[in-house]
Amino acid sequence: PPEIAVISSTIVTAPDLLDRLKSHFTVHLMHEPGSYDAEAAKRCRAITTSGGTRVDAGTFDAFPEAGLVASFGVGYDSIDVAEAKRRGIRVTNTPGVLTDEVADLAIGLAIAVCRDLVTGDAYVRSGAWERQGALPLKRKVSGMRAGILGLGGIGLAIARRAAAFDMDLAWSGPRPKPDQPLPYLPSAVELAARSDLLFVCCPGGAETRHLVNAEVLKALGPEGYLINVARGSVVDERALVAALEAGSIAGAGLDVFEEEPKVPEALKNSPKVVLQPHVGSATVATRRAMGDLVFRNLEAWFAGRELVTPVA
Ligand code: 8YV
Repeated sequence: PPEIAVISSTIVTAPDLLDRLKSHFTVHLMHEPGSYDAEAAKRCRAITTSGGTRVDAGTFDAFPEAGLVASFGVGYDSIDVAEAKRRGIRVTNTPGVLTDEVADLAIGLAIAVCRDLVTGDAYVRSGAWERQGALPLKRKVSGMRAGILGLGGIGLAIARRAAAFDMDLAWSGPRPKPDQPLPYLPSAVELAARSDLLFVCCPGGAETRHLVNAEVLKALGPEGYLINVARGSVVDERALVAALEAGSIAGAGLDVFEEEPKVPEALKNSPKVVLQPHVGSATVATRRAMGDLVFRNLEAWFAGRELVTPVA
């Protein structure tokens, strides 16, 4: 069987994927630190990876026979797609199948942070409720003004959910979409200025790096909440910490961070944030569907068929 490599640990979270891969390929597991095998790498004809694992010229040099990079995830900002293209290496991702899941988490984070669910849970568990009575009042979510930064599949799914909460919606992105009826604002600052909730759901990478900066956070304002389910790189984390500490925004719900799995102590210690360990797609059903797409792309590529979900 053809030899392939697994170079990212998230892949092994996909139910059944590894077994399926092993029944069709000779699989080299190189996702653990120190497990890279230079000799085996030279024979691998495909690489499976996922967000957060850098795949660039160095990787392609180390895997000279690899003609396909099958990524487990929709975001491919960690892959140098231009370099892959230059070398004739194909890249696939897993769009669509995780859209609802990530949008659900975005809404969940919005409710969790505005209603302070994490504090409430600890309050009941610790017995504080019995001793101290009611908690301070929280912020109403339904009817909020919501800004969607990045109106791709996930942004649209968040918008649909937000509409069911009677939210007043607008969006921003690099260019308006003629057939999109939602109000468009040309900049993140303008979007933040008219939002109580700013949902970050655009792609990561150089073009969106620190798109949410100190100025955007200032525009979001002391009553505004930031929700990030995209990439940590989109938000200037230092500026976010400063804004939270100064009270220039009200709070944040974060699934992604600049240097995962490292999270600044200031965020860990802040009562104004709800934090998740990058779990937007992390359910059994969705990880299974993502794994299935990875498998189908590999299968198609080795059979010389059209790729199912090519990136480039
Ligand atoms: C994955 C993601 O968990 O799809 C994406 O872009 O960020 C997640 O679904 C990630 O690729 C795994 O590290």
